[in-house]
Amino acid sequence: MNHSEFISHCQSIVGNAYVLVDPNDQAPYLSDWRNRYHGKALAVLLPKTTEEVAKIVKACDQASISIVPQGGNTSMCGAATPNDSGQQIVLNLKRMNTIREINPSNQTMVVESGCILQTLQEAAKTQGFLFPLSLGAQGSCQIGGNLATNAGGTNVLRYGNARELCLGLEVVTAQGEILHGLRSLRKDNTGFDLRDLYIGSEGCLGIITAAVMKLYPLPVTQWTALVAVPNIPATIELLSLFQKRTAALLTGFEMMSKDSLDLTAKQFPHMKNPLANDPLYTVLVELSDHEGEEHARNLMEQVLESAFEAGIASDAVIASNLSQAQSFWTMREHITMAQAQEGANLKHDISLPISGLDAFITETDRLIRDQFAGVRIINFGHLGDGNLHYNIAPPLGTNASEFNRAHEAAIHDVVYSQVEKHHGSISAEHGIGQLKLPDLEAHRGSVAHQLMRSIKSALDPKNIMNPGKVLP
Ligand code: FAD
Ligand code: 2HG
Ligand code: ZN
Repeated sequence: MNHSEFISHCQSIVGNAYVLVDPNDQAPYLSDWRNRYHGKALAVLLPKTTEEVAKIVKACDQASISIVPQGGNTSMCGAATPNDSGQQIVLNLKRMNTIREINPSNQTMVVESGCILQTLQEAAKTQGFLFPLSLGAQGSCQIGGNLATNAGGTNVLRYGNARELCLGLEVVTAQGEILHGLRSLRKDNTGFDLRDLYIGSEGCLGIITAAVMKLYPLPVTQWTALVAVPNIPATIELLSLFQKRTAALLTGFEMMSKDSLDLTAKQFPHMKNPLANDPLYTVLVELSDHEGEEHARNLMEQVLESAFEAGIASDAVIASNLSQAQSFWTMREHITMAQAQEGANLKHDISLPISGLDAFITETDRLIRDQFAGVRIINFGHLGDGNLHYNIAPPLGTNASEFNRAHEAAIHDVVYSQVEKHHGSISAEHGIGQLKLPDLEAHRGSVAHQLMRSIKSALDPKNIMNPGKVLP
């Protein structure tokens, strides 16, 4: 099958309107969210059903055309951007957006992979349930993309990553077969776990077309506070205190350094930290309670009181209503947008044992400042999970692209060596994509890397699924 026969065949599968070949129509699908990667595509395909996906993959398998699966295209590491050969297809799942079932007694929902995350949260809520996966990109990322990246976000410390929220998957394999795995079981030890292979595989093993996701009872109330903390050890003590005293009620514990919030206020002046005196660290704490308003508020006040007495917090603001709580979250979620508006920056989505966070930050801050004078360290993240977004912005007044070109490799080296030294991970939640592909083997070790390659060649022997991502 030559390329024009392939295009005609795809048109006969999904309809002419859903095979995009015009460069203008294709443009939104060819660059990544950070605008770092720009590719070309033979076609962008928009299938509506699992059967259409299977037929497309079979055609690609026969014609040896590689496929870049794409969800909401919010990847932070170029995972959903095609290369510049113009020989790949982008297969975007956005038209597969049906919620097939919400099952109240099983507390599950069966959803197609193109459903927008926020739509799922809202649909669950209308039925009295919580779908806890929550992240800044939730208005545009898709559940298929969340599963393919094993997304984390702000509720992980209570409900886990996307992986922990998924009970079953429907997948189109690299050969175009349909793997019917939409099982709604909480116990299922029947051989190797194929679901867990596809979760987090970044489109390199197959295409997720639908999933069974867990639901939870909707909390009766949520209480949110911003807490001023003098340093990282105090932040960790505050986390322990909340964990001890509030246990499963603790659903959010986000850390924001002063420089992160200063940058956010610079780019979005209405998002100023409401805490006085610009604390070095601000923690956003969220409690979700099933008893009632008073219980939650008392608990929040009592724990904060203990934190003041212990000298680990100097000030706090408890949100007095939903809109103030929302404004705290909006400020937190806008750090990424503030960085993007400020200019290109270097991201390090890393995780460390919580006990190693202080030493990591103290040492790495010093090394970075000594070697790259004037850089701005924008450090924030999901501290309750040991996940830092240890981002580096160029010195004020420098040309960001030039600075990054000259220093990106050396800065990554410093940060990733420190991550290794402190037994952390070079990718906590965003994945590998093409950005971190060169760093993966050294980080995971040759045995793990070889096992990953074996799995890849067993499931995708022709290497048509998102080649050039995760593995070379
Ligand atoms: P895409 O970017 O389209 O794709 C990501 C990867 O998944 C690619 O490898 C792609 O090939 C593959 N893929 C997509 N759909 C499928 C499918 N159906 N089957 C197989 N493979 C598929 N991430 C976090 O973990 N936590 C955060 O807190 C967080 N916050 C963010 C905030 C902002 C403002 C932005 C822009 C991004 C953030 N991210 C975060 C990163 C990103 O949103 C997540 O990685 C998200 O899960 C990607 O979903 P997506 O639908 O956009 O996937
Ligand atoms: C977040 O937690 C996202 O806001 C994005 O994971 C992090 O901008 C980043 O580096
Ligand atoms: Zn994050």
